[in-house]
Amino acid sequence: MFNPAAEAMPLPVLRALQLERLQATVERLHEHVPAYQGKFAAAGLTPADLKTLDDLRRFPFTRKRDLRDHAPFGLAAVGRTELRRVHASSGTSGKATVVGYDEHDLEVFAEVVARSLHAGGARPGMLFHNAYGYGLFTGGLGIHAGAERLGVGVVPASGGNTERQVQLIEDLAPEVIACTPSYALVLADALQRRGHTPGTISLQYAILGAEPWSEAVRQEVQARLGVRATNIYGLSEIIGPGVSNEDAGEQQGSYLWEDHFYPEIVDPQTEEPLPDGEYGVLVLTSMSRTAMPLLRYWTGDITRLLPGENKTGRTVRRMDGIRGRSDDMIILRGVNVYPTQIEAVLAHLQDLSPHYQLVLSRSGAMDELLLRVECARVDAALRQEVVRLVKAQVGVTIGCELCEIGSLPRSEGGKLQRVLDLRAPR
Ligand code: ADP
Ligand code: K
Repeated sequence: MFNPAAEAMPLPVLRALQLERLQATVERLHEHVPAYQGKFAAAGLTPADLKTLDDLRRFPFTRKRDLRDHAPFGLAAVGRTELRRVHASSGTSGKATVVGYDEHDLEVFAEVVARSLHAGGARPGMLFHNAYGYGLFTGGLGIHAGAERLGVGVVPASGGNTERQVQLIEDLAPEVIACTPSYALVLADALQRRGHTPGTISLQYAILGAEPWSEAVRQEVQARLGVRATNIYGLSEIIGPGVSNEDAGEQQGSYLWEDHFYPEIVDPQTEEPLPDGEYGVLVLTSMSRTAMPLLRYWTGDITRLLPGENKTGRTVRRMDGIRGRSDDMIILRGVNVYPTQIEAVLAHLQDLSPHYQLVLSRSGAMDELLLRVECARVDAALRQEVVRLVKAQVGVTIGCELCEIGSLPRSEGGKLQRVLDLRAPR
């Protein structure tokens, strides 16, 4: 363990610490964030109503739309001069949701990522190839700072340019890699083309996340790269990657750093908390952040908390892999995309009808997204313009097909299924 005192805290001590931190968070929000003050008042609650952990269920959720409505820093509990870093994740309106960190939050971020990477097999002295994208997304810089905290040597490879990644892996011989699971398979292909076998690849551990993946993909990555692969989970609203990570020796669910993030699983319909072991929406409270703590954040991710003993001696609970989402968010090669973001781009272009369809498919290891949109004049320049605008405004490369007016399905009263997911389950 990177931090045994925190990861294996006696349970009564952990629960007491959680209550103390939750109470402090609610106080802080009540005092410094007018939007929360309003939400509490509307629910007839004051911070004094949080007397036990069980009382948390009486408090309101925070949703993506709350962040959007108060963008960029309306939910911040500190002034902007306190901010030390800003990240962004995609939103539903084509505008990113902005999250801010102060010095203390960056400490917490580095700590939980260090714990996560350690659980995933990384140890001081190893070289660590970070192929998450550096920039506004939390993956690159977040993992980078945590890796430095752990004491590994970081190679900030960032995403893309597979040939260069392969060259770096050959030249520097890193023991650990972090990237999305689908990109791990792309790298496996590229390494194989260069004549490598698992035995000639230096990597021993792969820490994979940002998108859902299955046990079958784990087996494939492990066999082809010769690594132990673990699942890292997180989201920028709460902190970024490093909310939870599996243990490389155990590989049975991701340890959720419960001293910083309070997990609940709630029924997506009734919105009531469910017992450990049952599937529902993961709701997280960031209990020890100061710049932008969020109360009961509705992640939209469907999973369960795993009851029962573990093999590592940690006392914090584990969560299962993400089974799906409770909303229409698409995760394309690790990037979150909402259909409405694409819709917003289409609205800027003349000659396009508002009728469109998104088709998700899989070519080799990579997911592809094809936009089919109706159009009065089918021409190549317009098609390229759509692709270029989506790349510029949503951040993903898609395919585009212009179709004749009237050729796509119309709603027959009910909710139109705009996304056609043809990907076989991994
Ligand atoms: P990141 O850049 O780390 O992916 P975002 O905030 O952009 O962070 O995206 C967070 C979302 O990505 C999560 O709510 C979840 O839907 C998805 N996600 C992140 N990690 C995983 C994972 N290990 N398995 C499945 N989905 C994941
Ligand atoms: K993501």
